[in-house]
Amino acid sequence: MHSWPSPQIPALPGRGLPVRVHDSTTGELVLAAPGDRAAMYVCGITPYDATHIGHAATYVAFDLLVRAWRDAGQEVVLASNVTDVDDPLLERATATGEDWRELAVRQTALFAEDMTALGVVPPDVFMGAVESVPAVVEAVEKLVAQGAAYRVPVEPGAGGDNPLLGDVYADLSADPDFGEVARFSRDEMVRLFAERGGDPEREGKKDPLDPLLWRRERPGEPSWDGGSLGSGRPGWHVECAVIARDALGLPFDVQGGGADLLFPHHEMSTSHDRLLGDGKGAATHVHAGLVAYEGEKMSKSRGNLVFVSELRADGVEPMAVRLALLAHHYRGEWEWTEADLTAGARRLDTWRDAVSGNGGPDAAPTLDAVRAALADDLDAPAALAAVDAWARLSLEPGRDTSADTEGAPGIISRAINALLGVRL
Ligand code: 5CA
Ligand code: ZN
Repeated sequence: MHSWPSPQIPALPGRGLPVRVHDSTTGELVLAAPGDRAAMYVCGITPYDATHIGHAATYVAFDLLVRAWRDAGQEVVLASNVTDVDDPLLERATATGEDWRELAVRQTALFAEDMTALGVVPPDVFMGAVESVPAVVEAVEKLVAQGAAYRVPVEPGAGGDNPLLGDVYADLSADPDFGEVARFSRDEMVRLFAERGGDPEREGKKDPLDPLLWRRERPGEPSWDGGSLGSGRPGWHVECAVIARDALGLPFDVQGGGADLLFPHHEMSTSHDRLLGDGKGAATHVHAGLVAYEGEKMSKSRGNLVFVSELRADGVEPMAVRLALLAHHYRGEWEWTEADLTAGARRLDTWRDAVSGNGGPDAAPTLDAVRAALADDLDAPAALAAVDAWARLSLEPGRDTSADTEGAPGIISRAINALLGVRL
């Protein structure tokens, strides 16, 4: 699958600090990519609707991590998926009478446009669930052969030409480390599994939490050749497990997404990767807080959405949107309001004014402060405050300019661009 064009990342003097981020498992700050190479998998969209501000906040958060790693001299490999076949997509297509493939292609293209406008660095590997089917089939066959997966009979009418081959589920009892990612109680796991796409009530499973790996063909649903599994389509968690494994190798450094993915999605995909890759999946899990709107989590299923593409169509500058997002720490849970956008637009104007001269206050301490803020769990609000302070000084009427440094505004402008992804 094609991703989107890469933004220019200007060179900066010096080098960024080693980046520490919050590990969702332990709650501690960790050096998530200690080596020269940082490998990250960021879960992609399910393309049945346009990119909303919550999605954008999550992708901008992980984009800060990519930029901070690069600034620290690390080679970054980024992979992402598009869940271009799944229940919510098929349900939406059925409800609106659109072909599910057309819906997915249209919304994926719009997502790519939104990411380009917001200056998000594209993934090196961008893979659709549909493209991953042969690799998923091979992985599920391997899990079955290992005794880590089993078949559950399907209802009459399901299973196409071979109805005796059932749906395939992972046997979580084959993974002694299951539960080690989120570290939730059993009750909490069962509650979240039911709430977030799981099927604890499905008859024939060994454990209500066992996740679907391969769903056999059903009338009216798309299906693919599943080799020894029989015709069907991939389960959600195994899709990400396989795409991450093939793109990055196992183990890899960070698996990221919004906080709603910690359980079951990242717990399950890490469990699959553990069994597929000698006991190791993602080393660190990082999650962005969920953005609310009108009092509730912004979500496609609730419909309380603010779309990036609609803001753009209304003439809002994408960089004002990016600044509005960066004004909130990525881990916080916050509510989007009109005031966020007004503040973002005002900050963009101020910064543009402030970097418009040739000379200005020394840029070095500000660059250091921005780097220090980002290295400390991607503290974008602190980074913005450091730039604000420089801009305030630079714009102070009648200030003494005798100590100004030639080229300082250029350094600030490039730092804002390279590290915060804000093109002035
Ligand atoms: N395709 C799957 C991941 S494999 C998926 O969750 N798609 S999604 O379109 O529903 O969400 C895409 C990303 O946006 C996920 O990381 C999700 O956690 C994040 N996200 C969804 N809603 C919000 C929100 N309100 N605030 C912040 N992030 C959100
Ligand atoms: Zn995912």
